[in-house]
Amino acid sequence: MKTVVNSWNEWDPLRHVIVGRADGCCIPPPEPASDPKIPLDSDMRGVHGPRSQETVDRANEQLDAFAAMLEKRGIRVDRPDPIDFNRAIATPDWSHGSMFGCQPPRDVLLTVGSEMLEATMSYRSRWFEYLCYRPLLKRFWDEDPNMRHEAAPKPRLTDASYKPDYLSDDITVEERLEMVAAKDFVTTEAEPLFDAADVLRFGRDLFVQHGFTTNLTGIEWLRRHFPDHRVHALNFPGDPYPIHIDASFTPLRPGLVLNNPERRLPDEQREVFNRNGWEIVDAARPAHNSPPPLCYSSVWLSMNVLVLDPKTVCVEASEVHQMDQIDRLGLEVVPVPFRDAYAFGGGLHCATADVRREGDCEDYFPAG
Ligand code: DAV
Repeated sequence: MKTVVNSWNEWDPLRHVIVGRADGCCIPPPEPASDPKIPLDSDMRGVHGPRSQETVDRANEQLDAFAAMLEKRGIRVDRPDPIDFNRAIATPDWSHGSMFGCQPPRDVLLTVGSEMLEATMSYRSRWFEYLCYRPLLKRFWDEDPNMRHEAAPKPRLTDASYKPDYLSDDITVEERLEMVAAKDFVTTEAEPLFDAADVLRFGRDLFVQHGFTTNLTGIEWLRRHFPDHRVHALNFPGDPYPIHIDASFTPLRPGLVLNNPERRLPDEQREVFNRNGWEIVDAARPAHNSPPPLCYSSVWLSMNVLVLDPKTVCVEASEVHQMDQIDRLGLEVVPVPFRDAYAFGGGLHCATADVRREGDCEDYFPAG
């Protein structure tokens, strides 16, 4: 099947997708952007180096089974090419002890229509991650004459991009919640920064989380880069570590979004949804009280679902409450065992990047 790059939203029928790999994944040494994300009581504090082969193998088993299930449903699946992540990297501005991995392609690649855009990223350890996707992007470029391969300006990520006072262990979670509510995040506005997983595509409208991994300058860059889109900045106060939008806000089909009840969208940011007849419902509680060991993400990966079409949603197989809610909302649930892959960078939405969905760019917010 020849490649066609075309995907405008998170829900139209999926035809071609990238699924990550856990091979060689490392826990990178601390860096300014990651420190505040690791809670004081986390088992990840002070730990870095390659993840154990046993955990890599278990994650890969679930990633491979997920990919095989998608293929059985007629969806083409491609996989990235891991590089040696356990080696030091440097630019003229900084050096760092290791890279991260290539499990969450969603963080790196943003597909908007026929364009695949490499995000700036905001961690030094993830600066070179795009290299894992270059073989695929070259192939798509060769096979699809309309494909646009773009890369956002590589950030310098000097100390000027991070607030030094954000690193203090003396800041309590309560204080962090106040800082987040005041839109005081770890990154400065020195240069455009965004991770692709902070962006949700709703046809003509792009909704982008302003938080630890995406700054306002990054959102302004996206606005200028996509002049035919409306680009909206969203905030989810209630999350002390706002990294990526896809465990806070999850569109299931046109007109329906799940919102994390601990991270409710502020009233003024709801207006555009209300004006246009969209319903925002509280997501079900996660089935687990804590994330699996050595996991960056919260228990809210329960909401990190992959929509196959406006009637069919992949949900992690142990997330019984989330499966039940989506079933009651009238969609078919495809349970996917995936908890062994969580520590490698997230859930089913994180682990994928769209290449092709049916459908065109539509305006789901005609009232503006
Ligand atoms: O709730 O920890 C995880 C999102 C990963 N892409 C969270 C956000």
